[in-house]
Amino acid sequence: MADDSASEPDWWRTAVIYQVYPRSFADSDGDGIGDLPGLISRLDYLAELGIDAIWVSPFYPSPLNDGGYDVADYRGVDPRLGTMDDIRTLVDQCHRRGIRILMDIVPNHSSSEHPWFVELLAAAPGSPAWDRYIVRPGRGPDASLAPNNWTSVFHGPAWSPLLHADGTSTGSWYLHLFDSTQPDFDWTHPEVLADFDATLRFWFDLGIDGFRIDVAHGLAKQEGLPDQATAASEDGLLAEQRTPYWDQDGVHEIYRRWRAIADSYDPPRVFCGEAWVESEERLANYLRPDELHTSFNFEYLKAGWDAERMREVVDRTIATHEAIGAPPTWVLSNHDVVRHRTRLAPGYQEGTPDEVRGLARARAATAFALALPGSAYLYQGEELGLPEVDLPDDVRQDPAWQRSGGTDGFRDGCRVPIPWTSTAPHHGFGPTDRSWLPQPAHWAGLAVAVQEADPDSTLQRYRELLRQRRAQPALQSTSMSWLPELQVAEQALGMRRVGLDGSVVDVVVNLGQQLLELPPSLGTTVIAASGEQLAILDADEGPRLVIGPETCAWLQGSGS
Ligand code: TEU
Repeated sequence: MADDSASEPDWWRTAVIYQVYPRSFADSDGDGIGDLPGLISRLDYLAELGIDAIWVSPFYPSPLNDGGYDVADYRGVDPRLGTMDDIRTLVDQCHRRGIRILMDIVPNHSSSEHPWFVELLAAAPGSPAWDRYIVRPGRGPDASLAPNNWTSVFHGPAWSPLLHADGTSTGSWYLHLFDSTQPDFDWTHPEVLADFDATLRFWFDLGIDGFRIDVAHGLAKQEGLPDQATAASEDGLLAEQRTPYWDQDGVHEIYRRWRAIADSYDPPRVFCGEAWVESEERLANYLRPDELHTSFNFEYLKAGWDAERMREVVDRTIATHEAIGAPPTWVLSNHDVVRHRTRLAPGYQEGTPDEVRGLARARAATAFALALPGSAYLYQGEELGLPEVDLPDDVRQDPAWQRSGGTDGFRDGCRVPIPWTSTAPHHGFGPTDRSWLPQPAHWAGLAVAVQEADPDSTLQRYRELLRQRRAQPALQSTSMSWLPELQVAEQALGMRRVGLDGSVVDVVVNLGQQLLELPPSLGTTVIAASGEQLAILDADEGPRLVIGPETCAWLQGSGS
C-alpha cells in the first residue's frame, strides 16, 4: 500500500496505534535485546494485524537505567538497537505498508550520560553549564538538606547532591523527578527550548509522522520550587494545591511552540501527550487546537471491570473532548502498567488472578474500547492475550524496584519479550538463548505461530475487530449513544454507533457472569466478538441474541 498520509491529514482522529517496546519485540542479532532490524522483519505481521500506526518506545543511545527513557543523545540510535540507516529503513518500510510511525520523545529529563550533564559535572560551580538543569543550593547550615521536600516518582527524594570530582560537596543539588540518573531539564533555559526544536525537526525531516511525549505534564515547575503539601502540612492545603511539579500552566507554551513546528510540515506531524493529570478537564487543556493533537486518557485504563465506572468515564471523556474538538483516545495496557489480562482478572487484588476469566474480560474490554469513537492504543503482546509475568527479583531492572526497596517498580513484568514461535530458544524472540528478561515456558502456547493456526485465538479476534473497525463507516464516525435497553444494574453496557451513511453498529458488552439475552430489536447479526459464547434463541417475539458471560459483541444494526 502506498503512503497515503498526505491524503488523510486527520488520520490520527480514528487511528489504532500499536506500541512497540523495541527491546522486547524481536531480536535480530542474538544479543538478547530486541532491535530495529527485528522490528523491521516483523512489519508484515503488524500490517496483517490491521493497525494504522506504530509508536516505538525510545531507541536512542542510553545507559538503559530506565529502559531507554534515560536518553544520552536525542538525535541518534543506540548501537545495541540499530543504526540511523535502520531507522530510515523502518520509516520507509512502514510507509510502504500504509503504517505511520510515531517516536517517543523524553523532554522532562535526560540521562546523566547526556553530554550536557557530563559538561555540568565537569564545570565549576555556578558555570553556565549548570543552568540547563534544575540545580539549587541545599538547605541547612552545611547545605546537607535537599532544596525542598519533593519526592521522586521512583521513590526517595527527588534531589541528589552535586559533588566535586573528589567527592566533596558543592553545596548544590540537582532535581530528578525519576531516577537519580535522570536529571530534569530547566525548561526556562532558551538552549533547552532550542535544542528540542532541533530534535523535533531532525526526526520530522527524516520522515516520522509524530511523537508520543513522555511525562508531558512535568516540564514546567512552579516558580520558586515551593515545598509540596503533604498529609502533615499544617495549612491543610493538600487538596487544593496542585503538585508544584505536575501540570503547571507553563507547559502549554512549550506545546504551542511544538505545534507550530509540527504544522510547518506537509503533511503536518502529530503529537500524543502522556499527561497524568487530575481530571478530564485539566487534560483538555493539552488538547486545545494549537497544542497537542491527542493525549492518553488514563481514566479509562483505571476504570477497571465495572459497568458504572466505564460508562461514567466514557461519558466524561467524550463530553470534554467534544467541547474542544479533539478525538478521545482509549488505552488499556502499556509498558508501565500491569497487563490488562491480569489486572482485570478476578482475584488480581488478592494476588490470585484467574487468568482464564482475565483473558475473557481483557478481550471484551478491548472489543468495547475499539468500538468507541476516537483513537485507540494497543500494547505489543496484548493481541496474544499475554498475562503479566511474575519475575524473579534477580532479573528485575525497573529502577523504581531498587529505589523502593523492592516494594514497587514491578514494570518489568509487562515488558517480557514476545513469543513468536512455540520453539526454543526463547520462542522465536531471537536466534540465541539470550533474552534480557526470561519468558515463562507456558508462553509457547501463546506464540504468534500457534495463534495464527487457531481461528478462535486472541490474535484472530483482534484481527477481526480491527478489520471490522476499518470496514464499518459507523465505527469511523464520531456519533455514539447508549442503548437504553441495556442496564448498568444488569452488568451490561450497550452503545449505538451510526455512520455518516446511516449504517449502524450496536456494541454490547456483558460484564456479568450470567447469560445476557438481548431484546429482538437489536438484531442477531454478529460482525465481530471477543469470544465464542454467543447463541441465538428463538423466542415468540422473534430471535434474540444471547451473549455469554464477560463477552462483547458487535452487531450490524438496522437503525431506528
Ligand atoms: O512515565 C511517566 C510516569 O508518570 C510513570 O512514572 C508512571 O506513573 C509510572 O511508570 C507508573 O508506574 C514515563 C514512561 O512511560 C516511563 O516508562 C518512564 O519510566 C518515565 O516516564 C520516566 O521517563
